[in-house]
Amino acid sequence: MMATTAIQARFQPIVGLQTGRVVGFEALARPAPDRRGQGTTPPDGWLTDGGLAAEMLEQAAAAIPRWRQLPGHGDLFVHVNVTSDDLEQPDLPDRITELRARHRLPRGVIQIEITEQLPIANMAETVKRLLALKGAGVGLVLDDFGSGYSSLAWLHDLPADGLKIDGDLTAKLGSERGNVILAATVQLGHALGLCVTAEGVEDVGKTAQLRAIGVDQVQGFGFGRPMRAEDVAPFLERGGAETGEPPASQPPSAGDRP
Ligand code: G
Ligand code: MN
Repeated sequence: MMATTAIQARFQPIVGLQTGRVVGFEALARPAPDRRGQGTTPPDGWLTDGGLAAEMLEQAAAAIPRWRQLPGHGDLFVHVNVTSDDLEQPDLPDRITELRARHRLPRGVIQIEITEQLPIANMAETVKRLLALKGAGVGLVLDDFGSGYSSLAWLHDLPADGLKIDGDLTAKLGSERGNVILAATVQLGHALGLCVTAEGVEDVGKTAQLRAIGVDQVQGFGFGRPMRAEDVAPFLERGGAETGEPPASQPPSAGDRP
């Protein structure tokens, strides 16, 4: 389908706190190094015309079936970030339907994350598009929750299946007020039937506390850095030991959007 794009998905593990096992991954866009080790620039307009999301969906959908065949990992899912620009691409639901058929992916294996960092201009239209995507078989996760615009109105209006607590908010765990806000956020999410993920967990020492307030899933450097697709199966086979991008050499992010 799409020409070589110079963008490569990296996959960061998401760990379930009930079991301590990897339950899924978030696909994160990174510039693919060329032969000189430099990133290359995608065509003009590519980012805002849905090209990045399409490419990330393609790479994620192509990668995950093999991982789901590993013993004990039959339920793995993959999150892909989608912006409001991407949502305006009218072919997105059909593209998802086609991808799911081509890679034989059950409903919910692909979950799209939409960020609340940007205001949504037309909520009614956005909800319509999101429902069409859900109809095509993706789950919907509200990303960066608690960090941006009108979280509660978003929670009310959007047909979400999950929410991801922003890393800046997760980092407030441990302070008296932080604990209250985090616990209340988790309760609110659960009352709405949402799966709650805490992002940006750098310290595995916080795991017990996060579990105690009811957080369902965690993601962060403490549990695994974004890794190349080919490193994921060995990572899972090792039982999810730390690997991926080393802290110092993490390349500039191309598509951690917005
Ligand atoms: O907003 P979004 O969830 O798409 O952002 C994911 C970004 O956060 C990625 O660039 C990823 O590398 C980064 N990230 C993932 N885990 C951690 C973490 O534990 N700490 C910090 N500071 N950044 C993280
Ligand atoms: Mn995200």
